Amino acid sequence: MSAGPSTGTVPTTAGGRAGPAGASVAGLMAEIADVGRDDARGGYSRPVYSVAEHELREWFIDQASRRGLDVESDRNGILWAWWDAPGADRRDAVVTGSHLDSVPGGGAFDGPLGVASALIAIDRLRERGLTPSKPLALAVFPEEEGSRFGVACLGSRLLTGLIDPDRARTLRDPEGNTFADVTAKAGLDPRFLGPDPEAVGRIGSFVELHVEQGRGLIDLGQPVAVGSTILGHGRWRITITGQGNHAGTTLMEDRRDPLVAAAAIVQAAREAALRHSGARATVGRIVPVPGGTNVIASSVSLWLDVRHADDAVTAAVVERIHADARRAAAVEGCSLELREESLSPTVHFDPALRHRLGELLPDAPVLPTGAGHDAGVLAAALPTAMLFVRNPTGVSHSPEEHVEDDDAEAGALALAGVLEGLAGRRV
Ligand code: HGY
Ligand code: MN
Ligand code: MN
Repeated sequence: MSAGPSTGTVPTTAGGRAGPAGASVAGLMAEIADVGRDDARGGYSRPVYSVAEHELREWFIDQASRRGLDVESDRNGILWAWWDAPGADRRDAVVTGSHLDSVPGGGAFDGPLGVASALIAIDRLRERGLTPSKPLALAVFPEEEGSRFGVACLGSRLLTGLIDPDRARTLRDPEGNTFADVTAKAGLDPRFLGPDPEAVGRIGSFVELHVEQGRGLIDLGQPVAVGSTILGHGRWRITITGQGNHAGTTLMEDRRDPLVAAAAIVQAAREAALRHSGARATVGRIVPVPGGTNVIASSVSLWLDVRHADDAVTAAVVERIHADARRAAAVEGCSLELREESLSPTVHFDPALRHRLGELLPDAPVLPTGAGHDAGVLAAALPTAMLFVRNPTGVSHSPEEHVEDDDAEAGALALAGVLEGLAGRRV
């Protein structure tokens, strides 16, 4: 493992055992199947820099090291595992990878499938006797889900300068821990969080493999698709403040109950989205304070997720919800604040790279996705593309998310074909 530059890159520690022969995506996924299981919610809860996600990071470092890749963690906590090309320095690299963190109670495949498939793709290239003509790298991005600190794709946003490092350092998790403190405990130096043009400059193209979070491939009867677009999406926090009081001694006419306003806002979000074809608005998280059964809440925070292919429609839906929310709060004698937490425009993947993937995978259909990804964030800085692997349930961000073993292998083979096409050279 190379020691990183003095800008806070932390060399990693990992075993150096020989890589297992005959490894498979299913086999790698089985190795981590018990990490971060959430018995209360079902599925997996692997927040960034939690014990579970740290265990997955160590697993990845070990797997990559066993394959002789040069592994380092950069100033933003992104893991890079390099397969260098003989005689070539680290620029114009072909990078693949994904994330290991999850949503609360998430599925097994969202993120880890892309990481496991990248490791197996390296194995398949080696089995074919290939050495890369350009550097190849596997990358693991922290906080893709934004489940702990609220901002989606926080690692790739920091890398590419799409979030102010001071804002990132002060983000807090639900327990009140700052991102600066948590990254420091994870071994990083929070002073160095932020844009890393040198790291971005090393990447020629980035291809992310991901479980499909929908039914497209089921309906098409295909195991793998090439991505075309990522739906624009954003997150807003709405805080409603009323009067905390006793549930028994406060007459109904004397209440200023922020949860009643919140209930109206959830309904308003649904109605605002239904006014625009293809728009999506979700409230998946509501936190009353103090949250007692016999207590009228003093305040409530709820988080709004709004998405549409046209960024202007996303803005119009949010504006409509905000207007309805102000009315609902006023009726209840409450005050209201709306704050944008993150916003990602609709992404159209690089046409030339997407065309190249089409040449390399002629049978693969081309599909859009309604889910955000690090490949979408990186698209602002370099050519990126995605591969999707069939999910027979079509369900994601849920324990029901699934990928059959054969499709997982088909995905890794497709990724290997893409990496070979972009950077492979026979010995
Ligand atoms: O929210 C998303 O679309 C992604 O799963 N982070
Ligand atoms: Mn994901
Ligand atoms: Mn996700």
